[in-house]
Amino acid sequence: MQKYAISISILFVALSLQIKPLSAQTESPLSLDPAKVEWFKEAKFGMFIHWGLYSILEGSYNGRTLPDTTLKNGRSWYAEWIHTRLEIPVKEYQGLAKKFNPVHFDAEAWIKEAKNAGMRYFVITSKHHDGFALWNSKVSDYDIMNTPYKKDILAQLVNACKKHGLKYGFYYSHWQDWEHPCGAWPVWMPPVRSEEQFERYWQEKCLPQVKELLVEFDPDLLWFDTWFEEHHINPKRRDELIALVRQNSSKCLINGRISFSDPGENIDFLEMHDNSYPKEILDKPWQTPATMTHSWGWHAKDYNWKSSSRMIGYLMNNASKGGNYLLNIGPKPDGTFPAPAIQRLREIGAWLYTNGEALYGTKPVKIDVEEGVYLTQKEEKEETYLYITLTEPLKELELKLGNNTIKSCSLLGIGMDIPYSNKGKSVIIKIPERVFSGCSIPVIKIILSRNT
Ligand code: JFZ
Repeated sequence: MQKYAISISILFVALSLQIKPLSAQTESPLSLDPAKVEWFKEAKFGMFIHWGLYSILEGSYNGRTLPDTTLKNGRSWYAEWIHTRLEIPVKEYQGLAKKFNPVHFDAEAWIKEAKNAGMRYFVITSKHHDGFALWNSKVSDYDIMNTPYKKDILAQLVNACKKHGLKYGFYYSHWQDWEHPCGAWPVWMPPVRSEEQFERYWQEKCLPQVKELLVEFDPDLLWFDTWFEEHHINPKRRDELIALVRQNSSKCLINGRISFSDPGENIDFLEMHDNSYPKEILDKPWQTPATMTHSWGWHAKDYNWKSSSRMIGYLMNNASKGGNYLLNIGPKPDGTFPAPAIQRLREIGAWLYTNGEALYGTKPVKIDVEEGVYLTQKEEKEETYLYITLTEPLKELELKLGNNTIKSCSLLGIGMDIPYSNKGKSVIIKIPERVFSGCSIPVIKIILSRNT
């Protein structure tokens, strides 16, 4: 009997030893259960918003327009940087709060526009580098309550997201803050803060505001922002911020830009550089933050609008590499989206109306193809659906499908059969010219029977 008990306890110890590494992974106070990032991986497409006091200036100030190369630091299109780039005196810039009155802002109209475009999540600048808070912040008076508008922007958007079933999150500039007397400025723009000074900002504004966002709005993600000069955001502060998020939320995802040079092991997804699109499949969840023009914030003279076809190409490139596309809008100071932005959102939404099957619920495919061809797939019972998004006109496409047999090959939505022939372990797809005259980005759907 005793022997039996001993062997049971040995078995128990062995089992607990075996289990330990797994449970240790989820029990770390800094890490989130990996299952909680599933919605993000499935979402594929999100809306980013850059909106704040800078939107009032529309990229120009005092006769100058960004980029202005006659000024030392004026070489940038980013309208949300206008305070620093066009050297606007602090008092004058902060005085813009008295002019912020977006009388046409309609949270539901924005969220409906996002939803119709096929977007599944929504991220807005709760506080950008200028330090201005778009919500009713008890931590700082530099917020929406001190404008003529006086209504909490985030609260309205969160309600609209809940109503229409979108996940939501906030961009929060935790490092740069040009309003707090101890917040960071870019290294090329003194004052440089001492460690003690920055710590004061950190304790007085950053941590309490992030906590406020978590407690008030229960976000699905937080989008932090640094770049390579992030000298105040050391691993200690990074982990302190992560711990704050974990303590106050069991679901909130954290992006890799919380620390550009050293995000550590406890972030939930990677953030690519602005407008950068990987060519390889990445295993960790990730996204590209992207603009429709050069600027993030509204810039009336930034005429560099990308076409919707180009943006659909980025969306499908990312899906084919396992990542998301977070597409930015810079709303106008009156609270409306610029017309060219709405046009593009609707064009992308229209494309997804027919071709969304090639995006949602899909995974990347490990088959090499030429540039401009994007493969995604999903498994259905005994079949695999393979989707081929073609962003460039092509006469012929060779795919190494191995031993799988093709049951059908047709044009998604339209249903027209597409001819193909077998060549060893490859299949050659012959694409009729009219496929491209009818649609600038056609998708071919192949149904394969899985040979087990
Ligand atoms: C940052 C912000 O400065 C910008 O205003 C915008 O909010 C964007 C989404 O994020 O811009 C960056 C951040 C990092 C790099 C470049 C621009 N980087 O690492 O090269």
